[in-house]
Amino acid sequence: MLTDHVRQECFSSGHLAKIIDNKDILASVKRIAAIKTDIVMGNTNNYDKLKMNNSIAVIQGDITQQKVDAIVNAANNSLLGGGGVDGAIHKAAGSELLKECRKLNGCATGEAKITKGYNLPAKWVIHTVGPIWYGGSQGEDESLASCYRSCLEIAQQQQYQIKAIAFSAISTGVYGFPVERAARIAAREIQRFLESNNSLEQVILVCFSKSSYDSYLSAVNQMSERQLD
Ligand code: AR6
Repeated sequence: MLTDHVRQECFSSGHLAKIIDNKDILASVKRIAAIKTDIVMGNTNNYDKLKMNNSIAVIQGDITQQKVDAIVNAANNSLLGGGGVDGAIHKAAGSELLKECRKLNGCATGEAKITKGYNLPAKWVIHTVGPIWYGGSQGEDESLASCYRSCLEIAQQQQYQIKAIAFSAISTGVYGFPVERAARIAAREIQRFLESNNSLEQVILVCFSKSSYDSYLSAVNQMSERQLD
């Protein structure tokens, strides 16, 4: 508890006045306050409960159930479906999704393409192709970072009206990318985007397993701690 004495010292030290004088610092403080980290346990379908400007949420659940504007699929270069989250998304969206995907001529690793969501609660699916893990010396980190940037770049385009987007844990399943490393890259790229862009209100990282959830949660927590240092 602050005593009057301490309170007075805090506010009359001149330190705060100096900060307020410096508009850059003030702008950064405002920005940090805006990028709140909202951490939610469990499979939430209620995006309204999570709604907070420019925030990152980590949840454990099934991405096909998320009521958001767009979900991100961890696809392969063909964009013609597969196993894992890709298979689950195609199954839930229905065969129209595959029809639209056939017209896209595939997608390069690190890039992204958008389709409609068809029978999914999400209006859009952004398909990205993560890198296969070959040990870390084949540009895997940069490719994965590029996936996040490409998806966010599409999501911010005005024509799609995307305010809430849910990402799957790209490359961390069949493609074998180490989960903690992938989580740090995801958290960093999303944070950088939110720092420079106001178009999205909510970014949700959807993890299927508890261990994946723990890794992404820890990465987001560490990032926000660093941000406040
Ligand atoms: N909701 C959320 N996450 C899920 C779901 C789901 N319904 N199902 C699986 N995951 P993966 P990749 C998690 O293998 O590593 C496909 O065959 C899963 O537990 O789906 O990028 C594509 O066609 C893991 O944490 O994607 C490609 O060929 C994460 O999603 C290849 O797999 C990603 O695992 C892409 O491999």
